Amino acid sequence: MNAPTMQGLDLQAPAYVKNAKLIAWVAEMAALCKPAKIHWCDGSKEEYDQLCQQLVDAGTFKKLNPAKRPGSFLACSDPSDVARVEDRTYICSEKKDDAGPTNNWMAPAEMRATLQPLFDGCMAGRTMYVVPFSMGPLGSPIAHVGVELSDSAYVAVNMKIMTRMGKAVYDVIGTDGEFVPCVHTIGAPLKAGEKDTTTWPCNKTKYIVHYPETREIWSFGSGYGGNALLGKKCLALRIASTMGRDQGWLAEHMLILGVTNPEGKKYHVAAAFPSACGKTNFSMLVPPKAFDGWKVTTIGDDIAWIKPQADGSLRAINPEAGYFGVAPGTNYHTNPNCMASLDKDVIFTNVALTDDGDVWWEGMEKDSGQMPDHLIDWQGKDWTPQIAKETGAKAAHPNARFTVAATNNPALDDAWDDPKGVKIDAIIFGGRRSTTVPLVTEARNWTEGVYMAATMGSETTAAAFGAQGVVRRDPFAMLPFMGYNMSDYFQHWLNMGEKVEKIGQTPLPRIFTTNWFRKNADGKFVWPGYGENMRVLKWMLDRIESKAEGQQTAFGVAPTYAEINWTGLEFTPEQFESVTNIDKAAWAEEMKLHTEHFDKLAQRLPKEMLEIKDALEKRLAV
Ligand code: OXD
Ligand code: MN
Repeated sequence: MNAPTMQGLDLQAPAYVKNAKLIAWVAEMAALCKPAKIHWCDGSKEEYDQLCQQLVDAGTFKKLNPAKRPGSFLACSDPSDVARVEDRTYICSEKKDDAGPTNNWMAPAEMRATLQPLFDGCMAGRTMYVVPFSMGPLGSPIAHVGVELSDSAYVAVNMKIMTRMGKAVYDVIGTDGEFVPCVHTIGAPLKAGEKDTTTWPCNKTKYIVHYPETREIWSFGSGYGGNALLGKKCLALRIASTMGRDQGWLAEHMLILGVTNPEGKKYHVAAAFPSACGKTNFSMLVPPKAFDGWKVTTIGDDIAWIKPQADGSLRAINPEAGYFGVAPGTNYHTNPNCMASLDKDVIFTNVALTDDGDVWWEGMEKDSGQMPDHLIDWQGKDWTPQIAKETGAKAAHPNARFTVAATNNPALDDAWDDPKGVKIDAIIFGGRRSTTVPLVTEARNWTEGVYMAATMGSETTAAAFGAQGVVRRDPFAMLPFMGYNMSDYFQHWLNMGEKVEKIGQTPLPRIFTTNWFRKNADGKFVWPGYGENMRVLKWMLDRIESKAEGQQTAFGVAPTYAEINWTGLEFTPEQFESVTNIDKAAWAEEMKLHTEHFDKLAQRLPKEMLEIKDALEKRLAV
């Protein structure tokens, strides 16, 4: 039999691809996108090496000095393509109300009509990579499979690190298994014989589109991070959140860590913080010396899929296989385990290049005690401390990233790849607030915990394109990642709590809020953060074990000064008061913002949210 072709394009799938729906879809997308070639990724090391070499030859990758950073590369993006584009991200449900007031929406038919001409011929002159990936351990009952078609080799190699990518995924899909189809293009077709004039081709027009009902993802114009690595935010959060709603589980923007006490008892904690608020640091925390015998291990640093079990326990997996973390600010003080993870086999994006072929970013001077004399910055320009002083130029982009396999992490938990997941004992919600919100409190019950998460606010950072340092409500740290109506999502959380509580066999996880970021009158952080957060984590475990009574406050149960282990840290009762006090005037303002927030979500807001708000207002009025 002759191999199937289409206008000279070889459509023949490898023999190990047996899923007719997948083969037909690839042919359909090839007919639309008109690539010059199709490459079915097998996920092998040889393929990874060959694609990295191809990226080096194209000038997209720079191979780093193997004596300093073996197996590692640096990519620098177009300055217009450096972060997720929230204003270009759409949830295209059939009904606008199902996307809700926090999402950009367009009717599916209208969006398809908009995208059709953009995708028509969008991959001309390029290779279409067929990237099969599993989010979660291969074959796990909690995992889901996707296939991304992309014309970016950078995407293919990043997906190899960030997901379980390769041949074995085709075995999971078999002849008729389900997969989430994801189409990605940088939107930069080449005419016959034309060569790229830039090392990071992309398009000024960008669309990151989700069709939740048909579970499809279409991404146009960007090659960066969550816009392009479609397993991460698009599938594992936006599409998975709608799967979770329909199937009774939770897809959350949460790290998962294990914490073992000196007696060997182990707990698992999931924590939701908005982007670039230290999730990776917290998931790899190194306890201070005073906590001899305590151990923190990482299951995941960004996303958790949490499923209720027959006994009412909530078990969680990390659907990812790597870390796509923010580099600036990472150093041996803030995250030693992360620094060790980055010793080899890393793809860096938008950090600076040193004269000896290594990488550098702001924050590394804290380790070496000095600034480098000279660098090539992320935009390819000369950088010196003098230039930085005069122009404020950053050597690394504030949202510069590393992509690295989880297996590089010295603090990786033994169960990180366990298909059954781990049982969650506590859930933390934490925003970045320089005022108002206390260091830590525990919700009195599940509903109050949902309220705390639903009203969470955070000062914005560089992970998303847009203004920085502005407080925005970021419910559950999911604002940019919700696949459906936010109020329905609050209801889903309430339903989940009620459902597992009814089973009555396993206590619900405790819910806490944290804020590591309160500042003093001089604008300096008061709480030391990083490894010292262990002190707060230990108090949470003491609460679970009924070893800390805490004190009632208007906003949950807070620790007393005496309940925190202060050994090895000078932190006075006055300092403690300044990070824990509930300032009634600030809270009066805060409550106005809760009202505004709920007004926006009013249409489907669960009545419980207003009841908890009422009770909080009454307590604040005393
Ligand atoms: C991320 C983000 O990249 O949240 O994890 O932006
Ligand atoms: Mn994230």
